[in-house]
Amino acid sequence: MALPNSGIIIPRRSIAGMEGMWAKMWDPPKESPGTPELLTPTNPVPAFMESLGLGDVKVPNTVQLALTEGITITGWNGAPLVIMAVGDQDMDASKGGTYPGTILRVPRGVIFHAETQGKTSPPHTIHWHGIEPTPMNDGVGHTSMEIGKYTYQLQPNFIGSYFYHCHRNTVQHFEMGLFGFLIIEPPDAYANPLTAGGYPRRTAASLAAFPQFPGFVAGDLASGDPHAYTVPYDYEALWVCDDMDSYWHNQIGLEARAWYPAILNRPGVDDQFWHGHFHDFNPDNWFITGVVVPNAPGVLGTIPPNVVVPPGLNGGVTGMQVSVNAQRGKTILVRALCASYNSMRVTFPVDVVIIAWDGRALGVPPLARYSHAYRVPAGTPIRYSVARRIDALIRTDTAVNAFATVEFFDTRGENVPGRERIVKTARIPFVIN
Ligand SMILES: [Cu+2]
Repeated sequence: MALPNSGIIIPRRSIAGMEGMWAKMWDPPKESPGTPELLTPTNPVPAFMESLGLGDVKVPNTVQLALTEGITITGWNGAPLVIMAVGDQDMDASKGGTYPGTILRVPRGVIFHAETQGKTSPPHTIHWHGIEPTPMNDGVGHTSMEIGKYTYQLQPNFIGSYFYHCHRNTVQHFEMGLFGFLIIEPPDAYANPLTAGGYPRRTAASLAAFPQFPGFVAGDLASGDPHAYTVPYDYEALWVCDDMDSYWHNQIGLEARAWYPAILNRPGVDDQFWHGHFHDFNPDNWFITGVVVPNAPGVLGTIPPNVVVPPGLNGGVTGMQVSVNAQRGKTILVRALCASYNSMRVTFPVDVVIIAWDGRALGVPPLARYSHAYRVPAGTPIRYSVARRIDALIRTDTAVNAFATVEFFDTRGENVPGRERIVKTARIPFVIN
């Protein structure tokens, strides 16, 4: 969903002569550069959460994130898994780090600030996957700074599903758990504090061909209508699908620097990656939005029914589901992310209409000529590569008491015929009454 005229122009500044400051890494961090062209943030969500008693905002309109390591979650067999994690510093309950990190909900068009600090060395970044900030705020390791402390600034322009993750030595820090989901909502999502914390909500879509979803507004994006090309939904589910290798988590990943590439004379230019072991990933634990998938590798596992995301981890919104439990004749939005090291596929027990990929709504200007929403029949697998987000809309008058499945691949040797294999199938309860 393009924002034709935001009314805010972010000026650019040359960094000629400052390349060393912006492009190199410090390990441990020696500098914490200021944000170029820092604007006043306008993100209403932190204050909304504080008004609900969910947090204690330290900097107005600003998210405070700490990137940490050495906290522990529990695998399918009860054994601990050491992870890296994002901690929301405005929230007592989650400041020490959660897996996955706190879900950020942000209205389109606001000036968003995330004050980010590494709790421990080495330095980290945050990459806002699918968002298009200025290069210094993009958080890609080696091509932007890897910092001790930094205020990321961006202005999201497309309503949809994103995620944020550390991009320093991504195969290590992302796999170890330094990520969270990011949802861009319509500009007025938090305008009314009486309704901002619940449902229905709206997301971007182009659904003229699917009249089964009531309330769709086509409209004119240039008119400033905050609901142009959006549809309301009554239920929302989030599936963050992840695999872990316990050997990585409990042996090799404990020392955050141990497998970092050797740095020779020119950081980012002649780094030596050869001495890492990141080619050998053997998943033996799987999670759906932080909920462990039961049973041993290779054995079907079903997560519990009625799993709900707490509002304190979800921008103050109460009732977002993991396992689906909805009413007939209502619109359900499922946001699913492949946060795995491997690829995966998702199969729904009902017909779904795919309305968006990777934070871009299909068929919505300026992409209307190149894409459209489409129906996927029940029982048809949808393949995901790593980092892909797909938004699925569901509405049925028929009762459903079934499961969605997430099949996790081990893709070592994927190019060798017959080598690719499904190593775990997770079931997510999917109930429509
Ligand atoms: Cu990191």
